[in-house]
Amino acid sequence: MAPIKTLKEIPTLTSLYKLKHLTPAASTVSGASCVYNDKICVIRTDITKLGVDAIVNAANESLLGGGGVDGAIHRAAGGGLLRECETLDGCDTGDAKITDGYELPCKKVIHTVGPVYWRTKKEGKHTSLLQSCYRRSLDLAAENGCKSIAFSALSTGVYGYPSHEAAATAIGEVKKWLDTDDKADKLDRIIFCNFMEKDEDAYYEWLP
Ligand code: AR6
Repeated sequence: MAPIKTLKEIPTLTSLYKLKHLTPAASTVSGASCVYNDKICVIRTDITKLGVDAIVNAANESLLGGGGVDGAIHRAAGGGLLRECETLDGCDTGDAKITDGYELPCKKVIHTVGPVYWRTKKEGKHTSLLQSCYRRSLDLAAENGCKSIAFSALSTGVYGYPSHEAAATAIGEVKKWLDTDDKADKLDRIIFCNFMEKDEDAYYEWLP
């Protein structure tokens, strides 16, 4: 069984630059700063092994479990998680709800419902819904005293969102939240936790 990873073992962008796993871009996005490089992390691992304050589940509107990362989280958390989810009355796409972590090494699970790509793209809503998932999850983490949060690559599995486009939206929205939200100081670490190489590659491309 894979060991639990604590914050010390989750590399920040600063350490990834030092290790030369990330190469600075020729032209950087406006407002890129070393504060963000110390706050933002990227790792490829099983999110259920992260000993952080909150992990973000890619759930469906029922919040009653499913496949993919949702299934892995429910299996690792045990039945207590499902029992709490049953009291939440589901969740709209683009919104998020928070529960305890039960048998997981994290304290809280934030369940958000990402957009189904092809369906929401037809209505032109895919980007705003995915942005909303990231923003609502960050809000809930900060409001619930979490200092570290790890996101799974929302919507990039069964819901079909292309990895490259999803990573750009995720990074852009997290940066906007850090730039503009008055709760931004409450979060010390924001972790993008990928499982598949294609998703990690997309983050490595956009993050610099
Ligand atoms: N740790 C981290 N990431 C994971 C793990 C894991 N253990 N397992 C899978 N991923 P998906 P969606 C990645 O399909 O597209 C469920 O049935 C995976 O590689 O889990 O938002 C829900 O109940 C992918 O990059 O979520 C919904 O019905 C990412 O997690 C539906 O799937 C998301 O893939 C949601 O679809």
